[in-house]
Amino acid sequence: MKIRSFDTYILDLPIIRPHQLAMHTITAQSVVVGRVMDEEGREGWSEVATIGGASYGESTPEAIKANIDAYITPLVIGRDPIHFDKIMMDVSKQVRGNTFAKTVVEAAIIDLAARSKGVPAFELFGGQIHKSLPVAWTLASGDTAADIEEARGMLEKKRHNIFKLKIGKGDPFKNVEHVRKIKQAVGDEARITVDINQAWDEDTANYCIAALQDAGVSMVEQPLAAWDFEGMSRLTAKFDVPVMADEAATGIQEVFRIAKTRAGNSIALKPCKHGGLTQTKKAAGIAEAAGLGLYGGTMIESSLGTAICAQLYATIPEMKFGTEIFGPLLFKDNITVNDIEFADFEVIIPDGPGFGMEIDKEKVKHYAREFQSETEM
Ligand code: MUC
Ligand code: MG
Repeated sequence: MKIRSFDTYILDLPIIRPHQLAMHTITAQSVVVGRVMDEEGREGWSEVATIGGASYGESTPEAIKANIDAYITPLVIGRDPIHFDKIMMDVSKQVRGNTFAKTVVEAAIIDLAARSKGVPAFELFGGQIHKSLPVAWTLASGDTAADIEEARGMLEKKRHNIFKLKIGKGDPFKNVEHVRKIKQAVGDEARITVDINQAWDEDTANYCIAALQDAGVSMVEQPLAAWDFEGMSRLTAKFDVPVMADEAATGIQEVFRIAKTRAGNSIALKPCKHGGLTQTKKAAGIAEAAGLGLYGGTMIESSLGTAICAQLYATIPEMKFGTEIFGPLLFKDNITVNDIEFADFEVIIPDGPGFGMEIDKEKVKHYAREFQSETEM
């Protein structure tokens, strides 16, 4: 069984409300979908997302697609999907960086390999430890009263009781006030975390984290620039509230550096940052050995990309901070026939063959930015 083709599509998917982060407000989410096909016509599908073009990182949807098509696809044609780790090792010898692109490719190949064996993908990663995992919701409407109303609705529906607040845009003191009001409104019913997405300098962080800690916030994510490992170490040592590295925790070498220098005492895992699922398991192993708390991160993938994260996170022994793989709930539409299920404040891990999702090809065609009509779907 050999890989015959690999296709990539950029999809622009509508979301239910604007999603405001420090560096960008998302009004539609662009994802990259990969399709691998073997010589017998069997298919594997995958998805990664990024946020706000180039505002989160250099892997824009356009760069992901261009680099896969030009540099990675030729390296995977003719290979046996079950050897996904060896395939990606060989890819990495010739393609530097490009962790998002590598994730699209590896995940599609894993989906195909698992489907060919008739098993869920998590069986290829040691098997399922968690049937479901806690899942946070991000309050990011940009309006305090709307966020409070949204949080109350989520608590009532038993959908989420962990809320991550996206701050870092505008006046830091107003950011703190916004958080304080939301924490007061939800009280002990919910845990509140914040994500600054690199927006503060160290002086601002010192002042604001003290106030956030006081307000009852239970985790502070990436307050400083991704390159500022030393600043993150100082903040981690200074405050009791856990400091999480997200944008700084990329490859396994950076995760090791964070562990060694305590530039954060927890990390957000995301396959697209680490360069794929195999690399994410290694990152989780380094963190586990160093006693760093783990969080199942998202880049706001739709159902397919969320299933990929969910299945992998389900194989990691302890997810101390739970997950934030709420992506499908923010989209207006779905590119899979089946949905990811959420119940009792948790995400249910899909357990069908591959990543457990059945692609809706008509939807892929509908949302694809430019559909290659010569590629039969
Ligand atoms: C990030 O930086 O963590 C995760 C949730 C969300 O709203 O944005 C993302 C990215
Ligand atoms: Mg983050």
